[in-house]
Amino acid sequence: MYIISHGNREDVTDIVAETAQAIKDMRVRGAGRIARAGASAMGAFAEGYKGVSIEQFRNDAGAAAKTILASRPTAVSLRNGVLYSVRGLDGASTLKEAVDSVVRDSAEFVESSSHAVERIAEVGAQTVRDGDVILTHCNSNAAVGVIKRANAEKKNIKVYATETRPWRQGLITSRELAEAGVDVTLIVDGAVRSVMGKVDRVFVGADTVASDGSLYNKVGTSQIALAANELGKEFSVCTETYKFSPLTLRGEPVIIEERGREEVASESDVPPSVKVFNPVFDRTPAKYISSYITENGIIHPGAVFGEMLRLFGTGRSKE
Ligand code: RUB
Repeated sequence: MYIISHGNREDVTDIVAETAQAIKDMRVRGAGRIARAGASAMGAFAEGYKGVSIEQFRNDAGAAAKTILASRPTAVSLRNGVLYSVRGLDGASTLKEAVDSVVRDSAEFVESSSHAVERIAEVGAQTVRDGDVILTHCNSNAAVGVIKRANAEKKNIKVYATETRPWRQGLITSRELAEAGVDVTLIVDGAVRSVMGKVDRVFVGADTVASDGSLYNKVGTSQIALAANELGKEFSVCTETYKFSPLTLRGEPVIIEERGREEVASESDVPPSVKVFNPVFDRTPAKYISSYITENGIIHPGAVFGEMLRLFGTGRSKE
């Protein structure tokens, strides 16, 4: 479930705080899902709003958006989903208009985002050849969608799913694929290069795509891209275009989240003198990426910049 159930909550700030906490704790995870959860929390916030002035609503909605955006820093989808939800605030002239715009735009984002994932499955599955052996990393709704669709189209595929330490999202992926009847083999992350010779192509998801065509995704993705590149295997990224970052058009860096040491090793595993570095995502340069599979079609990494200009303008204007 990516939408937190808000029930009949009276206090709209609790809805926002609960969603932010669920994203932080990774009870809701994956770039698309957290974007939909963030947008949906903004909609619920507006729907339950009890204030009486538009100015106050603008301030409170801004604070709510900030709380949600502070939950996880890397996936620009969260920012794009939340900003899409509040995009009508400036143009509204009454409180009702402002509230209605947030309710409408958050629902629109959730719907179009889910639709994009379905479209990516269709587009991506068309590129899969009969008998392909596919490797995937972590748990990407978009990448899993492509694989499931190709399997449903009787492409006779086999899949290697990486375990993905430390959260082991690969267990979710292998369960989801097995339930869909896909022939799936779970491997530890260190086995990627050992199996790459048998793999035809790699499908991964995206947290953020930068204007230089590089990819930010689950840590380990860049090593997989290197191993694929070494053997000339196709490396494709399944991504909705709301994971394209307008911030990178104006040169802002993508922040790579670092999480706590306890996710990697407990106190009984190692003494406190052992330092632990736990980056959650990494950057794969454009030169290792064969294609971006999006809801708008297949884009070469070199064409990402142009596509971003088309979607966002120069990125300098007020969003
Ligand atoms: C998840 C991850 C996924 C992308 C894309 O990381 O890196 O590959 O978010 O997923 P985490 P999707 O588990 O830390 O959130 O295609 O579902 O948006």
